[in-house]
Amino acid sequence: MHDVSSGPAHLAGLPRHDWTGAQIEALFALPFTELLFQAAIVHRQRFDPTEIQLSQLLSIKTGGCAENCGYCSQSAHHDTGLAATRLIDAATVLANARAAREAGAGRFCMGAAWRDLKDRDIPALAEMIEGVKALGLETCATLGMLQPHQAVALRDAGLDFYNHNLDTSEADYARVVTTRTYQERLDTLANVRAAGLKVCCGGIVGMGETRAARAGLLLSLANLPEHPESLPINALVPIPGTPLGGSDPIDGLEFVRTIAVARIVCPGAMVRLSAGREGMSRELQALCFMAGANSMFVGGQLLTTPLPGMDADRALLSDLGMRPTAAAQA
Ligand code: SAM
Ligand code: DTB
Ligand code: SF4
Repeated sequence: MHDVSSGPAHLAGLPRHDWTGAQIEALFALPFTELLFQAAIVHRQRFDPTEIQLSQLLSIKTGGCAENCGYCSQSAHHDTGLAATRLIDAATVLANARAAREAGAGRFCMGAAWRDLKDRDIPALAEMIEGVKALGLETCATLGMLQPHQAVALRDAGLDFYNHNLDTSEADYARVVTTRTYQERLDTLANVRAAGLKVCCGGIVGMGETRAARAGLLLSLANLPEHPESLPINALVPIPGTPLGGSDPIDGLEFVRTIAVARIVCPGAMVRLSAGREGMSRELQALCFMAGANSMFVGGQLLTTPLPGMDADRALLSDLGMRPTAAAQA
């Protein structure tokens, strides 16, 4: 029999910020069933494992981005055939947010293909954020790097979460993007925290990285001064024309391991099954929920790539006996 009381200390589910790379790699190396069991124990200490938080994304400014992220359809450095747009208007954003709420989403996330936010765009963004918030949805934005006063302005408009991913480990970073540094990502995360916003921060797997790089990403997240409230794990959606578009897909079991280790090292985070879900079987997604994922993106698409769609997702959750986390009321 498995005696939880005499198990490893992390089964207590207390947040730690002093993980070592070796400890995180040791979690990855556990027998699969043991790792999932441990993650499930940690998951149940703070969350109802039958509940799942549903977020919906909208690209409010697509393409033409100055960064050279090797995975991204929206970088101006890669020829992906994607047409660039300007910032869309608040009325269109609110129509999309209303539809997302009707379909059952509890959080609405607005994404812009920007390297960094320009002050001139803040009034338009504030109108969107105020409007989405007034619908009773949680608000999230991902707009590139932020300066401290910009994070405060977004918070004052009613922003709940800011998404800014570390993407991979510090050592692996320059293989993925060279137009910004890991430290610049950490600086924006600190600015977001200092403004009192909740942090959504995770990464991507399936970019041809090693297991040590996956562990290194989770090490960086776990050892942040405060854990992210929201921790998206994306499986690379390979985009033709991008430097990483030819990467070998991540093995499904290794993806589930990554979710389980994220759950253990950031026990209070909502771990989000993010990009790449369209290519996953229902059984693989169920294993991710078993491993501690308790959030996912819903709707027809992410920013520029497809999702399974609400009908398939409703059927999956119903067949698994899971239900969406109750959305805030307007
Ligand atoms: N420009 C902003 C930024 O980079 O922070 C916000 C938008 S960006 C598209 C948000 C995140 O989406 C990236 O940090 C990356 O983790 C993820 N992402 C982008 N393209 C992806 C792809 N092809 N597959 C998986 N995840 C991807
Ligand atoms: C995150 O970690 N994943 C989302 C959200 N944060 C902004 C974005 C995924 C984008 C996938 C590729 C695309 O649709 O363009
Ligand atoms: Fe720009 Fe964000 Fe895409 Fe990087 S991930 S190219 S910053 S939109």
